[in-house]
Amino acid sequence: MTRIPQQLVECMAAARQVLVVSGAGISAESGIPTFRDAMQGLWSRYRPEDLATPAAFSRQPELVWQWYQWRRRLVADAQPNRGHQALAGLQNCLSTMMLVTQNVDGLHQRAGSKDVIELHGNLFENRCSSSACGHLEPNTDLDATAPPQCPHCGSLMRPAVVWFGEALPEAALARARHGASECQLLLSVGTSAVVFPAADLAWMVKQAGAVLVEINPATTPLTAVADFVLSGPAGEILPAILRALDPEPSDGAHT
Ligand code: BV8
Ligand code: ZN
Repeated sequence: MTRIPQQLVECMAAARQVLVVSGAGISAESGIPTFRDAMQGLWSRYRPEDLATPAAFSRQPELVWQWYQWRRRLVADAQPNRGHQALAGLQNCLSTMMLVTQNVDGLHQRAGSKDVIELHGNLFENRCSSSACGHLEPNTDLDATAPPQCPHCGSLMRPAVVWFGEALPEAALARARHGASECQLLLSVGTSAVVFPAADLAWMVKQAGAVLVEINPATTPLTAVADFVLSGPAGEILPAILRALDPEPSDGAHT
């Protein structure tokens, strides 16, 4: 049973604002491979960084599209895990908790988290590849082997995610940065903290003198500067934090 330092419990309970930043690691226990995991099956010969780029899509739209369709089917068949559920529970027992995610899988929302800030977009939306058009629509067909055409301008539709070299959605990034400047504690969960500008948030909080907590079975560039390092899987540590903060849940939220 994971033991949570009492000092951390008191910090979190006293914090007026807590910012949580999650990465692909929180979805690992739902069976979704992280970017660091070796890609599986026919995708094992590709590196995500080589596929998640505008150049890859303009060069090989069908290959990139099929990679996203593979990921969409993986996520559609997956369930949120105890880590996602515990974060949804924490949102109810902390005074103000902002949840910012680098993930595009929508599992936080399916676990019941509200007002999730998606810095890198969402797998289940498509956007027109023409920036002049930008038509957005839900992705409904998980089996199409080629990207559909935009109903407005005929250009290819693409996954509505942020690729490497692309700017993050301004409003989402501004809200996340505001949260980092206002919070008393940032909880970094399941991220290697090497993808920018998302990784800047933890450094902003550290520089502001707020408390930085890391949950990750491995070390990252944040580990050396974190005030609390909880080494282990999010699916165990987050429910333990929720139990420590809210021992007698009203709705039996803890698992
Ligand atoms: C941009 C969506 C400029 C797509 C993704 C400095 C400043 C600004 C930019 C840069 C910079 N330096 C470099 C850059 C460029 C680049 C970048 O950061 N490169 C990195 C690789 C060095 N950044 C960009 O290109 C960004 N855009 O800067 O644009 C600009 C500005 C204005 C105008 C035009 C242009 C865009 C970055 C977004 C890219 N899109 N995702 C998709 O998903 O297909 S990023 C992608 O990688 C995911 O979002 C993921 O979160 C992220 C990191 O990948 P992973 O490492 O797999 O995941 P994660 O980091 O979460 O690591 C997994 C962790 O989980 C590990 O630590 C592991 O130990 C842990 N773990 C495993 N199991 C568990 C666990 N933890 C807990 N529990 C477990 N059970
Ligand atoms: Zn269009």
